[in-house]
Amino acid sequence: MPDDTFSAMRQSIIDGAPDTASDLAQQAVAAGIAPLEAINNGYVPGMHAVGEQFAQGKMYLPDMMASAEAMRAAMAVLDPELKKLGTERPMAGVVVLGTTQGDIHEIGKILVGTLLSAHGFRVHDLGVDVAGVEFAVKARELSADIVGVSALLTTTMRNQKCVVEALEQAGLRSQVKVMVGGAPVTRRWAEEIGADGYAKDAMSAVALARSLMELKAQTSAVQPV
Ligand code: B1M
Repeated sequence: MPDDTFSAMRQSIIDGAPDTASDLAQQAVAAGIAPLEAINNGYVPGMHAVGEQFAQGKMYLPDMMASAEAMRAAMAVLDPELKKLGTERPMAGVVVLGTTQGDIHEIGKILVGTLLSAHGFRVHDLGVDVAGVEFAVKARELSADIVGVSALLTTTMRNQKCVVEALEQAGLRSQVKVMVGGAPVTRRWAEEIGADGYAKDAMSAVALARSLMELKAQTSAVQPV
C-alpha cells in the first residue's frame, strides 16, 4: 500500500471526514490490503495526531468528536473484513468486554473485540460506561473465561479495579481471568489492581487472551476433584 494512501487515511481522521475515511477504506479492501494494516498504519496514527492536537489546545471537543465519527466510518468498512478471518476458527474462549464506568471511549475497545472475534473468541461487548457489577453479572450469565476492561482516562482507569472487586464479591474471581488495556494503562497498574494481564494494543490483546486461556486450562487441570 503506498504511503500516500496511509497519509490520506490519517488526514481523513484529522479532518473529521467520514466519507473520505470510508472511501479510502473501501479502496483498501478492493486493493487487497490487510484491514489491520490500514487501521494501524493509516487511521490510528490520525487518532494519535488528534489526541496530541487536543492536548495542545489546537483542537477542541467537537473536532475530536468529528474525528471519532470518521474513525467509525472507516471501521464500519474494515470491521466485517476483520471478522471474516474468524469464521473458520474453533471457539477459543468467551470474553466479556467493556469500557469502564465514567468512560465513553470505545474505538480501541471495539478494535480489541473485533480482533478477538477474528481469532475465534466469542465476544460479548457491554459497551461503554459499564459498572463493575455489570461485568460480573454478564460474566456469570455467559460463564465467561475472560473479562476485558478498557479505560482511556486517567480518572476512569481506577474503575478497572472495581471490576476486579466486583468479580471477587460475586465469587467468580477464581474462574474468570481479567485483562486490562487502554492508553493510560500499564503493566504495573494491572499488577497493582490484581488483574491477570495487560495488553498495549489489539493484537497483543489476542496473544494475552490466548495465554490466559492456557493458564486457565492448566489451573483447572490441577484443581482437586
Ligand atoms: Co477523549 N481523551 N475525551 N474523546 N480522546 C483522550 C483519551 C485524551 C488522551 C486526549 C488528550 O488530551 N490528549 C484525553 C485523556 C487525558 C487523560 O485522561 N490523561 C481525553 C479527554 C480529556 C477526553 C474528555 C475528558 C474531553 C472533555 O470532555 N473535555 C472526554 C471524556 C469523555 C468520557 O469518556 N467521559 C473525551 C471525549 C472524547 C470523544 C467522545 C470526543 C472521543 C471518543 C469517541 C468514541 O470513542 N466514540 C474522544 C477521542 C476520540 C479521544 C482520542 C483523540 C482518541 C482515542 C482513540 O479512539 N484512539 C484520545 C487521544 C489518544 O488516545 N491519543 C482521547 C484510537 C484507538 C484505536 O486507540 O483507544 O488507545 P486506543 O486503544 C488501543 C489501545 O489502548 C489498546 O488497544 C487499542 C487498539 O490498539 N486497548 C486495549 C484499548 N482498550 C483495550 C482493552 C484491552 C487491551 C488493549 O483489554 C481489555
